[in-house]
Amino acid sequence: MPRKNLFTTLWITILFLSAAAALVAAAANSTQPSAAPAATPNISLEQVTDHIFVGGITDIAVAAPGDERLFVVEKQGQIQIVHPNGDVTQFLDISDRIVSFGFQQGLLGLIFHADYAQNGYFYVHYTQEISGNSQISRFSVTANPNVADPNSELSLFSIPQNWIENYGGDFNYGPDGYLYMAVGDGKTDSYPPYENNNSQDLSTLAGKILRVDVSNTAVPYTIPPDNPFVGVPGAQPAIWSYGLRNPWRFSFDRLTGDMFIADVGQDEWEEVNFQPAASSGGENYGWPCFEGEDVHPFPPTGACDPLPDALPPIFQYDHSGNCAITGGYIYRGSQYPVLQGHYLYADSCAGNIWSLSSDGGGGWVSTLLLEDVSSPSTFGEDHNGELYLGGFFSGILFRIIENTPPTPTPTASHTPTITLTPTPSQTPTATSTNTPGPSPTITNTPLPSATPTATKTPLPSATPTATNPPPSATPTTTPGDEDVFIFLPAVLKQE
Ligand SMILES: [Ca+2]
Ligand SMILES: [Ca+2]
Repeated sequence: MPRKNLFTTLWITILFLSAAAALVAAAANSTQPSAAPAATPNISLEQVTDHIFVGGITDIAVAAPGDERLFVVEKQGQIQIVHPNGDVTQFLDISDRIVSFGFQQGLLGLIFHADYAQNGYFYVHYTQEISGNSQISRFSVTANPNVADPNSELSLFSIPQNWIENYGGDFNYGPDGYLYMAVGDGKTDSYPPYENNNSQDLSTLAGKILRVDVSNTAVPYTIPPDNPFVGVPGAQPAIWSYGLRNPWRFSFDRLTGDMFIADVGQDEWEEVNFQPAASSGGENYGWPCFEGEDVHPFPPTGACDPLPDALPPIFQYDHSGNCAITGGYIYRGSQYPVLQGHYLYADSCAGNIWSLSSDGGGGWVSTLLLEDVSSPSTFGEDHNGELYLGGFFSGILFRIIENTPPTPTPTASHTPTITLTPTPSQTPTATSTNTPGPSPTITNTPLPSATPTATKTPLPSATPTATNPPPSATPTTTPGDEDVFIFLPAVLKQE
């Protein structure tokens, strides 16, 4: 991969700085680090095909289980198939009914019906020409499994929007078998005249997560009887949760059923919202009364007085170098054990990819995994849980690789790597293995240029990531801090 050496160097530097920061933090207070930290993933990107998706990649999907084809959505209205042999052929072109002039307009999302192998149905979300509506439709494949029928369109929803931004566009099946879809607020503008309040308005589907039943394919959809606003006067029964601005990407943890909604912010904060699997819906995520955890300074007139009960995000990052979150997935594949349980996300402007992982105590830790990625616009997940990444301006489809070599069942005593000499009064921590010393200094501080594990190499590999970096009691990298950014106009830019 290009820049691999740079990544390696950066990685070593980051690993070193992370280790040092965590140890200093541990020395500075007696807070116990969270238990059982996992190794920090060491990811890289591998190009899946030489083909460049010139329209810009907006979604990546797979069809039925066992089908090795990848379906890549291009913003201007095409879906391409990447075949297992690397060939790329066109599956569908519906650019004739799509407006893709604005950065955020176009063909934005794709999901195949759960029974695609039997019925050949799939769903797309696009920005409708003329009306500018968020259009959600079903299409069918033809007798040729590599060609869909552009004349097979059946509309589920055509949702009026106010402006040329904030459409959402993602789909996912929930663990309950229902189809969930994200719809942006059409720019609930917090600039004068402060009128648009779609996200808090239950009479519109804009600014919401929707939940429908598509098991009866004789009709476009039905409403699950336990949707939270069924029977509520004036409310749209398809709404599952609300108070979202531009939920461009969301996903379910395929192990736990928890839902992660990455909501693109406007002025200050990019956020990750969380819904536990046991939820019965109806969550309000706050926009436009709140942006991130903050009360919005200029909410639409009357809409946020009094302020609603709203759920803050589980994680937010600011706009220093960043502009638009691209939510991803909690990794549950089998190929890369070190990635297990990490939620990968990116910023489409900064070009960084981070992991969000549980700190074991109810909090979340964000760790920078990769930087200098051109316009990461969407993640994809195949049936095995392996992850992909699409570039908007690059038009490149990547496979996400994790490079930590398998651990050859080390003996239990061979775990420590970097040694902290705690103050005598300190409660010994799991990382304190050596003689107590007078001062909490970090010993064995390899220079970034030196072999990173020069002092102790318990594992056979000299690869730096095998050294079990210490638990990140604090985020090792705050998004926006110290990163080298490449500024690009954002596919999902906030305004
Ligand atoms: Ca998707
Ligand atoms: Ca929010």
